[in-house]
Amino acid sequence: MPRILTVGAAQLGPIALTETRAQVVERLIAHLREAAGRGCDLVVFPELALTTFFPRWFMDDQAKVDSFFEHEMPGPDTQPLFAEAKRLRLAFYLGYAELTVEKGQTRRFNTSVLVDKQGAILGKYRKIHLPGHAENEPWRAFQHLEKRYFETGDLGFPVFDALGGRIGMCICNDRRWPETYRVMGLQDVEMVLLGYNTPVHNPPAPEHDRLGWFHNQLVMQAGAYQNATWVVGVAKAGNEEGVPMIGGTQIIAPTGESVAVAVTEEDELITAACDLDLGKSYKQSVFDFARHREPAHYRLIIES
Ligand code: ING
Repeated sequence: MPRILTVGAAQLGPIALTETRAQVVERLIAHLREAAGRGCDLVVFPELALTTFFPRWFMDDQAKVDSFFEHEMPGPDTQPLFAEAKRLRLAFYLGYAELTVEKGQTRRFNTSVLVDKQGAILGKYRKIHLPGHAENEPWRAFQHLEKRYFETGDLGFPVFDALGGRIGMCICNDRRWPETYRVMGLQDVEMVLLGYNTPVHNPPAPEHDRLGWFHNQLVMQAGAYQNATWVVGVAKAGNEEGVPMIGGTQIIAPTGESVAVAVTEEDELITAACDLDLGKSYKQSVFDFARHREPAHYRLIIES
C-alpha cells in the first residue's frame, strides 16, 4: 500500500507592517480551507509567517523588536489557526519568531513547529544558519539582522515520525547548506519542510541577484536528490515594505524534479500527492549510505 501524503505548499504574498496577527491568520485559514478542499493532509507555511520580515530593519528598542515575537504557541492570535486546522483534520508547518523564558532567561529564535491533525505540536525546529549581520549597516538598502534578533537554534536538525513517514524541518538559509539535508538524510528523512523569506537583492553581492530564483531551486533540488527525500519549500514573496522577495515555492521529489511550482508572488497554494516511498530506490542504490559513504574521509566537514 503506497504511503501517499498530499501536501499543500501555502505561499504568502507580502505581509505589511500594519497587518495585524488576526488579519494574517485569516489569510492562513483561507489556505487551510483551500487545501482541505483539495484533499491535503499537510499544509506548509513560510518562515516568519505571522509578520512582515522585520529583520530588514535596525531597531534598538527591544520592546519594539519583541512585538514581532510570539510569547506562546498557540497564543490568542494563533489559536483560531490551530482550531481550524484541527476541524479540517490538517497537519501544518508554521514559521514564526519564538520568544521563550527558559531557566529565567529570555530566549529568541527563528522557529518552526509541526502540528499534527489533532492540533498538537509534535515537533519544533529553531533556525541554525542565521544569515546577515548583527550590527546596523547603513550602507545597505535594507538590513538583514537575523544575527541580532535571533539566537542560533539549539535543537539540531530533528526528524519526526509523523503522518506515516519521517518528516524533518529547516528554515530559509538552512536550505543552502548541504549539511542541513545530510544530517536529516542520516536519520532517514522522507520529507523536509521549509519556509523562506528571500530578498531578490543581496546588498553584499548584487551580482548574485539575477540568480536568486535559480539558486533557490538548485539548493532544494540538490538536497532532495542527494538525500533521496521530498523537499517542500514555501516562500513569503512579493514586494514587502519596499523590498522585493522571490517566490519560487515548490514541491520537489526525491528524484530532484520539481513536481509543482508556484507561478505568482502572492498568496498561492500548490499541491502534490507525494509518495513517501519514492526515495527508496535511491536509498537502496546510488545513495545507499551504509554501502557507499566514507565518513573517515569527511572529518574536515565537522571541524570548525
Ligand atoms: N533569507 C535569505 C536566504 O538564505 C539570503 C538570505 C538572501 C541569502 C539572498 C543569500 C542571498 O534565502 C533568509 N531569511 O535566510
